[in-house]
Amino acid sequence: MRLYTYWRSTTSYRVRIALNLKGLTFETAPVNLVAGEQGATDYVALNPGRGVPTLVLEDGTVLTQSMAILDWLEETHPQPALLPAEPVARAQVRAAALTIAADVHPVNNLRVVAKLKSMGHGQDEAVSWMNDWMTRGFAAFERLIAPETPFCFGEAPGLADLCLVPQLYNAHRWGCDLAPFPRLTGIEARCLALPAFKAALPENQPDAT
Ligand SMILES: N[C@@H](CCC(=O)N[C@@H](CS)C(=O)NCC(=O)O)C(=O)O
Repeated sequence: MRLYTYWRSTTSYRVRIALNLKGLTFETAPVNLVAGEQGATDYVALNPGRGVPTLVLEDGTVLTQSMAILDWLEETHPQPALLPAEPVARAQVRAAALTIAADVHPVNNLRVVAKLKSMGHGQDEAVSWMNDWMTRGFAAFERLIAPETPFCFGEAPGLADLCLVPQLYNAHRWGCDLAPFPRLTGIEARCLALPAFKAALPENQPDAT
């Protein structure tokens, strides 16, 4: 499999963690978002949404949208499970994961922040915008996860953890105040002690600069 990815992309980071947790090997195909490579004609043919990740399967099938890729991975490689078996529990894990994937990430995406700047907002305002949405998202996320488990919903990391950890990477990057969220940073520390998360870290990617 080939994963089109960018080292700092949180959506790519989610998929890298899942591939590693499930013990799957993949080739990394870097897409330099800062250089605009997501808009190159060849790449847009693969991913019309002009974003990473894109996963190309061994038979050439192209998968886009990180959450859809994660669903495919879970369905085709069920162990270790990223979701619990019981339907209500599955919906609860997905709700936490989507708080980040659907509510926080889209409004903080590179193209959204670039649009804000093109409308006259400066870097400080852009950072304040991102940190505000992250703070609101983390507050909701914290109330949606289990209260006292080592990971978001139990004894092992799952879909919610692999959305949380990349978003916290962005939070550190932009100086978001995480003091109100010790439960989340505790989960982050436990995740980052695991080889699957460590190997997926932005700074451990071949295109990291
Ligand atoms: N909803 C998509 C979003 C993909 C996406 O936009 N990813 C970001 C990186 S985290 C990106 O490539 N941004 C490029 C841009 O905004 O120009 C997914 O989850 O795969």
